[in-house]
Amino acid sequence: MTDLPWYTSFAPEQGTLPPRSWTADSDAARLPLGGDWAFRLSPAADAADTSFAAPGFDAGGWRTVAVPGHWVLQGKDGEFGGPAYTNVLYPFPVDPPFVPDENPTGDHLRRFDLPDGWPAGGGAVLRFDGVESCARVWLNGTELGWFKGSRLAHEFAVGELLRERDNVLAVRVHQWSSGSYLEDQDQWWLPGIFRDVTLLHRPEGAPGDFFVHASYDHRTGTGDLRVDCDVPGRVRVPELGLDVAAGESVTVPVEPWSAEVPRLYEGELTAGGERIGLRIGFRSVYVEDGVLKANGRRILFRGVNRHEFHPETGRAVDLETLRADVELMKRHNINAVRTSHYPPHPAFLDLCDSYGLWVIDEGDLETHGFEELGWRGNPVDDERWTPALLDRAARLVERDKNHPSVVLWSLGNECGSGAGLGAMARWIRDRDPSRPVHYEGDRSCRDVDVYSRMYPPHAEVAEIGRREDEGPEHRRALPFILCEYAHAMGNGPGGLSEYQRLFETYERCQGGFVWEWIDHGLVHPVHGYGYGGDFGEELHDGNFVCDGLLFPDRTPSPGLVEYKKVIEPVRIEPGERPGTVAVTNLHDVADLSGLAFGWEFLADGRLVGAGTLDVPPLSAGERAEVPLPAAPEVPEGAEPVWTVRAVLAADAPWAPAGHEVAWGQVPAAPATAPSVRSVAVPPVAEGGRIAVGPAALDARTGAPLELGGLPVTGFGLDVWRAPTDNDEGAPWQPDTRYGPLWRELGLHRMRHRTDAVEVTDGGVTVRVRVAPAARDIGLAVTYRWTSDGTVTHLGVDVRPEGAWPVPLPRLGVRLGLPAVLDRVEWYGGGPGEAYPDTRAAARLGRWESTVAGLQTPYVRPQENGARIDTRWLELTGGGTGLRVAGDPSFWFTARRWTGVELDAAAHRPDLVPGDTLWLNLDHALHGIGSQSCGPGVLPEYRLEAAPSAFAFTFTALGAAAAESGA
Ligand code: IPT
Repeated sequence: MTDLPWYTSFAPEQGTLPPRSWTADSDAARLPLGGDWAFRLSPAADAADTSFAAPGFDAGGWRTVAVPGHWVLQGKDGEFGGPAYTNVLYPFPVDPPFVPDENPTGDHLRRFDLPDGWPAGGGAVLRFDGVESCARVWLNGTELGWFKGSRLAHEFAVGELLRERDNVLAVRVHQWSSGSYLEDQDQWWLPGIFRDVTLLHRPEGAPGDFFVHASYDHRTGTGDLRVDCDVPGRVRVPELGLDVAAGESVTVPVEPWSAEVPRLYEGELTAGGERIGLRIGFRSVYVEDGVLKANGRRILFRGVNRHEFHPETGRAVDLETLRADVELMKRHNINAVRTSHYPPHPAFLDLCDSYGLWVIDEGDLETHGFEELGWRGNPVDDERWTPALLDRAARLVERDKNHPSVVLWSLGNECGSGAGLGAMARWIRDRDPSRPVHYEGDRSCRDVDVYSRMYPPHAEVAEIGRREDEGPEHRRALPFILCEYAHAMGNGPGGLSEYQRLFETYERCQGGFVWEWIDHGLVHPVHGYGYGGDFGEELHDGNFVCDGLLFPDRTPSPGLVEYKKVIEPVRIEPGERPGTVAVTNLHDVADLSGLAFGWEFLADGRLVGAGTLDVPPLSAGERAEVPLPAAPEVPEGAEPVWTVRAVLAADAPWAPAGHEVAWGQVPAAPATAPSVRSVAVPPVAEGGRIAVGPAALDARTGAPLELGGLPVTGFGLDVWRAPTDNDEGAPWQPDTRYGPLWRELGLHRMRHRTDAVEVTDGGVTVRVRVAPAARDIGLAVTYRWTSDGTVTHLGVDVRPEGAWPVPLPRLGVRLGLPAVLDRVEWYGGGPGEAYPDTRAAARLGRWESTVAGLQTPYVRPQENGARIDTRWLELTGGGTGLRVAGDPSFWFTARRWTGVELDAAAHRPDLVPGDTLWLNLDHALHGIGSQSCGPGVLPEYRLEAAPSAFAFTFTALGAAAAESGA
């Protein structure tokens, strides 16, 4: 065989410098080389023609691309190709280490002068923080070398080659390389120089690297500090009065670093003519008695998996985006990040250090596509790949080792098992014994310090929590985390509260990381946000790439609002003694002194009183029952409830004083008994219509033609919902993919048969059978319409017939109203959407919205926007309105398209508001679960077809009432 071209060799690099710590804070001169680069795209990798790298090459006819950036996201009308999304599949034949001829290749050229004042003498390095998937580099016509490892930093020594003026930097990037086999993460394939390129001056004798060792001993309250450096140097930490030689150990009283209290000490290392800023956090992370501890305390990960993503620039993210992510995480009570599935932009970890987040820093490694092949040829089990694996381990650890926020090293993701992983773990432990090692993909747990799993059902987590799980003995002694759980694709995830209870119950279960932080929807000219298949890919995995807690533009989805509530570090709930609220400090470390507590007293959702609440500064883990003030007077029959809130007492770096961290509600009296209905007035039949108070029914079908003076269309029992991604489910659990099963059964095209319209003096009884075509199952429905002359009351009774093989998506009635009703006010759960197993964040109150504002803009449209526990709802607009009251409460959704239209839509712009406002008034909804990748709906949240009865009261809102909103 001929020699492999460099980009398909097994070797990870040639000519690069050994990896070292990344720092943004040194006094070395630096020249950022971002900006417009000359660019030429070729469809194939012609390794032979390297003439473009020669000095004097005329790139006049070339286009330009922005660096950092991905070329596939630049250029006009796809002239540079497009992004491609696959989850597991390699988009090229699996024949490692080879790649096909069809290998888009981007040649990049950048000319630069050294800035004035660039130091004379010394050396210089050229640093690449990220190039996908590989780069071959020339400076001024001399080849420096090449590297693979897309999300890893690489440096070349370039001192001798630099000129003052007109340096020419040439970089050839191939989309595919042998490295691509190690980078089969579930994400867009996005070639390009997508992180910074920087020229750095290095004085003569500058340090090769430095390593800050800063541990904390919680028994003595002291920290041990030693800063290793390969050249002599001094370490100064003024705040601690330290001025010691590099390499010397000192022990001093310190405050520890934690995600909750991220105490950093500013210092500096001066060595070899360089001054490097240090931000030292003292903390020790270790496994003790089967529990993962930091500074002597068990920690609980309230985490997310974070891919680097921006909807316009892909994985080229700017500093504002990094900061936005960290601030949003902190504001939503998130305390941990797994950098799935590669080291993040290096500056991200600086932010984690200073804002406080526990980080699982993951290697740039995934070989998931080999699973399709029964793991045949898996690189992590083939020693020819071991040098590349070790290179990836070293570039992870060396770059990021000085961050206190990094508490675990993760070898990579979804690589199956193999000796190469063991070699990586050994290398890492040897280099940095201070941090435990994580990897999920090998159930033997032979190479790791924590037992980690993705998407196990609740019951299995409980079993693991009790240490009753089968499997290797030593594994039962390890702490347990969920490196991925609660798949946040579309509507959901459901079941978060139930997981959190398990983490709070079992010491060994130390929390998890929701999959994932943000939807990777890319801006698309037609579809708004595009997902797999929208860019002409031959092979793709659809909208599985949109599974985040944030929408692509970083607005929080209801899933994030729910997660914030579920993981709040303070629990506020009714106390056992009447007139008290129980406050539990669920922090790992912090006491409650940073929070201010306040109460509000609501009567039917109206604020009647408010004040501050004295809550003792409980330490972590403590609970107290705090007396509430005397309850204010409320109007007769009104529902009284306390809301107690914990807010930041002072500005934090990530949110201003007053930012709400936690809340809870305490009913102040038992719910009022349902009101006694007054005497019915007899219906009046005339001209094919039957008047029942302010309602008019069709005499033949019994369906309402008018409610409260408003025309009604399309009334009927509705059991359909546009399946959510979690309803659609994952292919590997076919028996419980209810979306497809519902569709197969025909729940979206039910047929109705009116059996009777009976008019008596007491009201109108309508009997209807609702059933899907081709089946012998159905629902026998009885509607009872009555009126006292002022309002119309509807009682609904539903009896399933036959053996229903699946739960119902929803159970309620649907009606069409004029779209002029655009304003919505309700008293119930809000302000956002809620479903049976995603309801923690819904709080009882009076809420207002427009109809448009009720919609949750999932990137792939699906059932959304339900409001829970609604006591009453008012729809107004155009000087008219309708009030619906429950008995005692109901769910509602209101939208300008039908459930069937919602189901048919594939992207946001497909939904076009029509002239009808479709109102669903539901008695019950099926839960959401997490089955787009994980477990389905818990048994208690399934909506089984069963006899049910529910009721609504409709009132006309005249012009006056509609105006005042009362
Ligand atoms: C798991 C992957 O680790 C993650 O990258 C992502 O693909 C996630 O699932 C789903 O969105 S792997 C899955 C097959 C359990």
